[in-house]
Amino acid sequence: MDKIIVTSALPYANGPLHIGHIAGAYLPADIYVRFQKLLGADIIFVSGTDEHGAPISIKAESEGITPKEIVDRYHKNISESFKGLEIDFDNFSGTARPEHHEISQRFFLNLLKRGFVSKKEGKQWYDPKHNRFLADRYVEGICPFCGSPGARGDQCDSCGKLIDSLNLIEPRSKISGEIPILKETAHWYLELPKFTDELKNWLSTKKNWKDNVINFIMGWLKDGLKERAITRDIDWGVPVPLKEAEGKVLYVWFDAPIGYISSTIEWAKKIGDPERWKKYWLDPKTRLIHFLGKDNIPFHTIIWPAMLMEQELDYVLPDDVPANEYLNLEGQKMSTSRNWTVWVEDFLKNFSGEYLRYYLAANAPESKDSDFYWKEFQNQINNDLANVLGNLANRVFLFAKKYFDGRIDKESDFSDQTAEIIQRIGNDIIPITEAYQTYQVRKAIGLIIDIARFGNKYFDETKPWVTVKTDVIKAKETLYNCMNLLRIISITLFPVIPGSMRRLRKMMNLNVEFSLKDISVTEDYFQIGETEPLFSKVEDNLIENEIVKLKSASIDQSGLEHKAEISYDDFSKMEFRVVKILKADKIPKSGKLLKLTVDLGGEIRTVVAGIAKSYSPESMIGKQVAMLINLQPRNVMGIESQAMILAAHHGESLSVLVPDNEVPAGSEIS
Ligand code: B3M
Ligand code: ZN
Repeated sequence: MDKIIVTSALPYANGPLHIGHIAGAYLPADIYVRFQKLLGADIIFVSGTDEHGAPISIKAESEGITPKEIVDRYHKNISESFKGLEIDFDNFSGTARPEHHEISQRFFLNLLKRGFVSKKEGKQWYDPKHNRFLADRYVEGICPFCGSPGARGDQCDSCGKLIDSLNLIEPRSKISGEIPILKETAHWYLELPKFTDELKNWLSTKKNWKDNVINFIMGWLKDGLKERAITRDIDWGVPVPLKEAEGKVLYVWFDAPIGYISSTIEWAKKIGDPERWKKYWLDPKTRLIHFLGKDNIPFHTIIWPAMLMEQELDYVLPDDVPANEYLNLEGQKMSTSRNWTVWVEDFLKNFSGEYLRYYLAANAPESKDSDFYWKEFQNQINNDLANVLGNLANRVFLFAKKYFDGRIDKESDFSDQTAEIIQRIGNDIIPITEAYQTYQVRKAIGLIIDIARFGNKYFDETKPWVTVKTDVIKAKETLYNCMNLLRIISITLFPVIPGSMRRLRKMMNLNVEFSLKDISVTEDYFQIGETEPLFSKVEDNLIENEIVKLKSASIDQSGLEHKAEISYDDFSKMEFRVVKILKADKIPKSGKLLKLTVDLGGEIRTVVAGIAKSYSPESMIGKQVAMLINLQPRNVMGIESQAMILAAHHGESLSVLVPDNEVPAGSEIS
């Protein structure tokens, strides 16, 4: 039997998961794997956290902790969200682990040895204030392709294009906000143009790939492949294994996909068969399938296959890259910086993970962007799951228990209708199976829920509540057929909502280990055990709360951006006081800053304030202003700033906050 490796894009360990991640890379993969396992495939499902790269070191710097602490925190957090959603990897690793570093370095050296990586001197953005190079997301500016502001040094979020940071318009350092300068540095480049023919040949065999993926790649190839720097001047990452490259690390996108291999190696060790990973990765017949969101397409279809092509081992190349489009939220693009999203951990506090699985799968952005609407989520769960499928199970089970002690035998004198129903459902199985095989889960779900709908209709039309008094066999026939439909649904819908389908099978005393072949089994009888409602409805108030929460956490009517809510405790930790300014001086070489000497009522402090564009030093002397007093002192241009001035910002100008009446210096503000 052919082997399959399924991967999901490695989530960056710099924040929790939101529903967009789940819809794009994780749920479709988990459903596919569960379906293949039902078919009896020899399949492994691997992923792990992406623990390198600028997003993680930026986050660590902003919190004043180490990247490792960030990575550990989010590896745990992300793993818990996956658990709550039953995303069930065979192994979920992390790229900061030593084994991963080692194999990534080997990948680099192999490419270097074979002449596909070469060293070049070139210019890079450099923050002169902080004395460091600005790799990737450390520099932001205007996108050279679409003109959107806020494009990052590696990619533009608005148009999705990969950017060479040197082409950014009006670049700014993310650390200081200053205009960076260009400085010479050496880097190692992956010579993509050398792979052009090999890549084209390989891609020409990929006839069944999704259109969105093919279009993306064709665009890239048409523009011509360009060499890409695969090293960076930062100190968090896989060290470049060369003496002359001290202080440099591999680019995160170089080492990240290797994480699929290192995760499989880790899995093999865990199951006590350390060589087993090779049976998958080095067998040319293995189907390697990468699930991801569309922004990750070029890395997986061009750069990663190129990396795999020139190694000392014959790695299998991607067989398919079923990339998904984006999930929007309430008609708007999702945005974590605006908090316009639904975090998985928050969702799981109020709702079953199975509900999210169901709704996201039924509305998956398979071939075009789709939307998450809270109201639609409620309607779809309440209709499909509670009113249709749950209702069918409920009414059939209650009826069977009331009149037949829960046991329904298949009688020899059932009518032709039974054979017809079995035939009809049999005809549905092929398109359902095909839909799962071709990543069309929406379609599969539609067909399965139609079976439940049909069951309800059949129950209504055959009226067992009447026949039970006039023709018991007829009543039993209705129940037997409905139970058989439920049994088939418990198998076919299992990949989407495994927990609920396992519960359904338990209630029906069906074994919890089963395969797709079991669909065609004919049960001699059904014996219903203890039952409970299969699904509870999603209540209005929960949905209304979510909508309010979403809107207030992001942008309100006036278009203001809000920060996350804080507790009163958080607020009470801050010490605000009125201070009197005794002295104000310009700071040489800085157009924005004034050095203030302030009186807190006897205590004197020095404060550096960025107000020089709006206030002259003279105009500040003698003024009373509001300040945050207990902020950690910061060194600004060699001066220790011991408090922070409060000011209103409007465009470029500032207005400092002053008390309405003269008050004693040091008066507390609350
Ligand atoms: N961490 C990017 C992302 O999360 C990246 C994926 C790596 S897959 C090898 O979108
Ligand atoms: Zn753009």
